[in-house]
Amino acid sequence: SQPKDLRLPTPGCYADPIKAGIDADAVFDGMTEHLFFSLGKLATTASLRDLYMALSYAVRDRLMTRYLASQEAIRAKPQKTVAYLSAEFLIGPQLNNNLLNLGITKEAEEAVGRFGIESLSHILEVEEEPGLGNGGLGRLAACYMESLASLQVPAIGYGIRYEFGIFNQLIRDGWQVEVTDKWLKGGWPWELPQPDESCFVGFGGRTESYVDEKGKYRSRWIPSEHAIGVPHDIPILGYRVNNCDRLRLWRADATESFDFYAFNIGDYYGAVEEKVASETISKVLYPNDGTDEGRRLRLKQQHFFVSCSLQDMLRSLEKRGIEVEDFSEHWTVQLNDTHPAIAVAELMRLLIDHYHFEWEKAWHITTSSVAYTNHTLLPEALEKWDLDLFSSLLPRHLDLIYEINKRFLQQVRLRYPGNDLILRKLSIIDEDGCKAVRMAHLATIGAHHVNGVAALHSDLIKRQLMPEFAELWPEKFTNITNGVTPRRWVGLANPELSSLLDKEVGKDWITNMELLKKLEQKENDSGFLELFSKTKLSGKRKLAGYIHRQTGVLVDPSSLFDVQVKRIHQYKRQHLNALQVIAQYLRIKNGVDQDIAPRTVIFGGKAAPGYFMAKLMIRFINGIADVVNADPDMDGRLRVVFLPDYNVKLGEQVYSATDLSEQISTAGKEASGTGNMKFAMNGALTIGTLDGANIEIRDRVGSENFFLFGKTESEIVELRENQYDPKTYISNCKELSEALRLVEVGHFSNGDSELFLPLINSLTGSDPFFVMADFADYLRAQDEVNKVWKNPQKWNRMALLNTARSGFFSSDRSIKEYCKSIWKVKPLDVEISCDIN
Ligand code: NBY
Repeated sequence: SQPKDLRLPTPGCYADPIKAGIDADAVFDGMTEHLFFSLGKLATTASLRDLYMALSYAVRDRLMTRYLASQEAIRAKPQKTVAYLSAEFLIGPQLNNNLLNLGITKEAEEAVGRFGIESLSHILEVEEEPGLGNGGLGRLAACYMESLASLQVPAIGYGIRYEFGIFNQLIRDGWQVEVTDKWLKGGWPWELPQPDESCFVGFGGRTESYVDEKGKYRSRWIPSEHAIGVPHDIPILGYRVNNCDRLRLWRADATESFDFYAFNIGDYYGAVEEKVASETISKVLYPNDGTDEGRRLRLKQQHFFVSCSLQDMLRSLEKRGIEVEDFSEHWTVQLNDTHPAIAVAELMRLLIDHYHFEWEKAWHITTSSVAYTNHTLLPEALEKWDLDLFSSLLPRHLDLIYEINKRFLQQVRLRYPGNDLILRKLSIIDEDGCKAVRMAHLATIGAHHVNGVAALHSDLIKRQLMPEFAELWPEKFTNITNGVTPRRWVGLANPELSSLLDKEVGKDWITNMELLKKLEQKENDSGFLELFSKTKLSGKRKLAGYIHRQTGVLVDPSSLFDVQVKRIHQYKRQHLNALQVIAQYLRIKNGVDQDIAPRTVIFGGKAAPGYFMAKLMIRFINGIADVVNADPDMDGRLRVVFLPDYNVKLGEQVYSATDLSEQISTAGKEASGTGNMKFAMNGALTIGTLDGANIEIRDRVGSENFFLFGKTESEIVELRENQYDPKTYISNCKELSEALRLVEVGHFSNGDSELFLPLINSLTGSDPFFVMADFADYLRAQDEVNKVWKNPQKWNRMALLNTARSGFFSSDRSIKEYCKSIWKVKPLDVEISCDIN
């Protein structure tokens, strides 16, 4: 259709930013102006991308008043600010979220309509998402930033502006293929570079002693290399509030001196090489979400962003005329896992070497500011840095860590005289094998609180991971169960359910999820249950269309959508799910149980590029999908889909379209899980083990509304201690041995009996994740699922109760707990006044 009413922009219409209005006319004018002045395009010839950029700029303009007012508010009335340090922030698409939080989605829809665009969704689809995280940990950081802003808490997220985020995943011949993620290629409109606030960071070199002007012996670090951190700020607007917090991501640049050096000595290429080396620091996100690789560049990344961030916090105190001594009254520093744990040593270094504090004073400031969140118990994921590597990159920090350790162990000796074993267990330095710095120990010693991310996980930290620390400092250890933001994960991801909820319980549920409890009254109202299930069907129709476009597979939206989306890992047991699919396939083939519920089993997730077994699991799922989807006997009964390139954007489509959520990790292995919460909020039923937050989800939604199976954490421990043999479980379960047999003979690999051998050998050999032990009970629970599915009224009631009772899993609740028990921070009202310019 023809663009209507295209006006030429009025230059200078932002002279008073307060007047950047939010009605449709103003948004349209803003777009027109940006098309012309920022993008150099005429409205008549603008592409969808141009319109996406223009709308984004117009929306960004409308955040700026709030963004500046929020910074002004903290200056005017100083109070503690949260500094959330995380190597990953998986923020997802920004435009739609900002429209929702500003409350101008309709206005934007109308404005783009005037450019001849039929639906805002066409514009939203253009947005590239910054994949600056691997999975749950990075996404959690993003949900927490959104909740902090919505709860009006002053906060800055500090991280790295990776030029390449997590790889894009293609599937070729059933295998994962990784492609670099060039998220910045088309220009990304949501960041504001702030080169004036750049910081210097050193690496390598040596430390030396000197005598200062007062005759005091001091140490200093003479780095051999430097890089510059250039902050790139992303505004994080709260929901319908004026508070707009900041995500400050650091990009590494070379220092000017390289250019100068090259000019002087004529080694132009040499200098450029060094320049490239500095800029490599923020080049790429490490795609491992489970194993610690111990690479030099990764330690460099960590120190780089931590040092920039701490310098930035100290500088902000100086700028506001606040004493550095009062650091902990103005900043509370949260370490998102051990990736930023070097902060403990770096803050000590800055306070002692630069501000000349005495040790005790510096240590007091550090330990009253820093807190640490643990996200894993898996030994292979616990960060350890080889001493040689560490000392070559951060020699001064190593000195400080030795001193921290010496003083700490002295305390331990007092408490446990003569107990050398406990000293070895608690020491920051791992003396077994190759000597290394244990980052979890550094973080725990330097923090005032250590928290796990779900009740079971926090308990296991105390019982299994760090029992000696927990005995030493019982009050330090605490739990804060994870949460997810309802704005993105219900509001944006499920607009139809959202409007039904608006009508039924009032619009406030989105900031007060406990209001959803009111839905319990509707559990026997078949009219309402019908409406509720219609929202689900509509999500499933959209996803079915997407599946068809992406994979060519036709799926039936009325079938049971059974979904497992998450990183691919042996402990998450996608192979358990896959084997169950084979068992169902065999039942249908053999004519057993003819009225099995028609299902669409959907998988999605990335495997770490160097994790062979995980990649083989993807190949396995695709092998099964090929056979099942090509078999006419499966028509209308079973479909298997592997959705390529699972990310935040795709997640938004998936959660609203799911009937059954697969949360099937080996008990004790999944710290919390957060996808499990997104599914439950959107009215999916969970089939799951007693692991991570599943336990709390089941407690809240009611055990009768949850499909439980599998060994408990203590049963798993017992099996492991009693020479677990998967073979006994295989021989006791005919359906399992037949499924395995079919894989072995190459039924899912075109007759190739070698392809999946490593998988089969692992399962039948040591089966480290107890897949065989849980299989029979899993199949039983799946039968239960089939039974309930055949009673739609019952299913819908259970689904409704999941939504009604999932309020606890809002990240607003988690953040309130952090604010009260760990950070001791309060909300700050932000007023928009005309003083801001
Ligand atoms: O953190 C996840 C946990 O597995 C999950 O159970 C929990 O819900 C979530 C939020 O608390 N952990 C996670 O996502 N970890 C990583 O992504 C990660 C990334 C990098 C590295 C280690 C872990 N690394 O060592 O490079």
